[in-house]
Amino acid sequence: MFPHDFAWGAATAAYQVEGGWDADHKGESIWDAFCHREPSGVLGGHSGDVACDSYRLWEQDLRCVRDLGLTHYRLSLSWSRLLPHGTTDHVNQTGVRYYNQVINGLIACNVAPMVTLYHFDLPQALQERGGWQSPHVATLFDTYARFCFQTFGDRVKLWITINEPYVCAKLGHEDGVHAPGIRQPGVAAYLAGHNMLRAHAAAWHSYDAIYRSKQGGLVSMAINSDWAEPLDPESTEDAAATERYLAFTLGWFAWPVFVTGDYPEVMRAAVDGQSERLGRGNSPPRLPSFSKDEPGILGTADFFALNYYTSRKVRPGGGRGGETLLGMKTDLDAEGVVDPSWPVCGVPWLAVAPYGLRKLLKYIKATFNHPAVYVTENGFAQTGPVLMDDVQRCGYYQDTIVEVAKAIEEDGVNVRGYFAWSLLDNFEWADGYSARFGLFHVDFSAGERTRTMYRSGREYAQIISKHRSRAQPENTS
Ligand code: GBH
Repeated sequence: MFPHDFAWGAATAAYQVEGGWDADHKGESIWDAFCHREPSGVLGGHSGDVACDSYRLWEQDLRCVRDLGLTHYRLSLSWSRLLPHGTTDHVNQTGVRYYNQVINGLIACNVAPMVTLYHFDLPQALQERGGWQSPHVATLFDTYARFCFQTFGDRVKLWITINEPYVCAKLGHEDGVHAPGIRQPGVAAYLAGHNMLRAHAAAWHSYDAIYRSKQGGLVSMAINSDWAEPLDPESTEDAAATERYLAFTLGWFAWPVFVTGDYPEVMRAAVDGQSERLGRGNSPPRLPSFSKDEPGILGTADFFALNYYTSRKVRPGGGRGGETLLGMKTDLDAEGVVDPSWPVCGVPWLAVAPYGLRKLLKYIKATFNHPAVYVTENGFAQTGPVLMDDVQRCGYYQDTIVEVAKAIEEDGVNVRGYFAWSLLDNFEWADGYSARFGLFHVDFSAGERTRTMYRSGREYAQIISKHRSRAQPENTS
């Protein structure tokens, strides 16, 4: 069913698991600042100060990786642990040593690392220089990326530049529910997203020009999207709303990289049209344009990295009729609803609709010219009392992996790997520790942060052992 060299993985992110927020000269990140200065922004006033304490307990994480029989492990690097002020003027060698240990430890047990350079945790020093809204961030990110390629690229062959630019831009700069907590609806998110694309492209071009010939790895950006389809299959309005919905999530970042080097037409038309309607005019446009003087965005991904969790049925909505509110909601003028047959438990946004992943994979094949695809995140949360027999999550994984198999076999999608989110229960951003996404339970009340495999971990391990080839995965040799 699955190719012999299929990547079977699980994922984490630095701020969500590491702790050690100021250990050994680590610099402050925007999430450190957000949790410390606006504790009301996170459920229970929690923070990632200690989290799973993976900064100290990384060997236990390796144990978990081995217990599952993973071929791949996706982790992220903390920019401010490596470069406390965000720039290479000062390199924190303890941070370099930390990630070397983890990467070498993985390779020693025949597990290939997939490394994300940026998973929501900008150095606070760079936020104070304008953060993702400043055009200079692209060069700063490129310098950081080169430093990482140079330092770890002899062993890391799969790179993600930025995780979920959509979430970073929208939740961080439009809704203000993620760090840096900015609420400038309809303006800041487009600018931040634009600079993330510029930053990503700069790093990809650096890899391509300087490191690829020697290191032979692959670089992409992880794009999150729901699957979306019209609420009423007969309605042309619902169909148009669905097209906008996909353009504003998947298309916002995938279109520039895979199709035209620029934003989807539907997205630009929606944003510009709304600016006109609000009497703002279009100069400068809220959705910026790419400069011809910079290396292009088109073609800056060696594979498609997709984070998929859930699906929506879509109809027009966002109050555009007569409304004068400035924001992405009114630009988009589409709302996603959950089909009543999809169970919602755990976190409210995560309706269970495994079939949507197959649909989305098929859509990606058709729309983005048949790329190699890694599902870089997929998972299910539990909230409330801990269930070690997490049967619902077992079902979620089983059903979703079957959909991946169908996408490969029946739709001919070139899916190269699948990563469960997450290896461990961890700091779930604004939801604090209330939502548990792990294949391993973590006891956050115990000093030693004990990791215990859930039933879903056992079942995932069985799936993997049934399918994984005995051969050494290609990219660890
Ligand atoms: C991923 O985002 C992240 O990469 C990862 O760090 C995180 O732990 C994991 O999901 C689980 O959440 O609250 O109504 O505003 C997944 C995509 C998009 C899902 C934003 C939650 C917020 C919905 N996310 N969405 S709402």
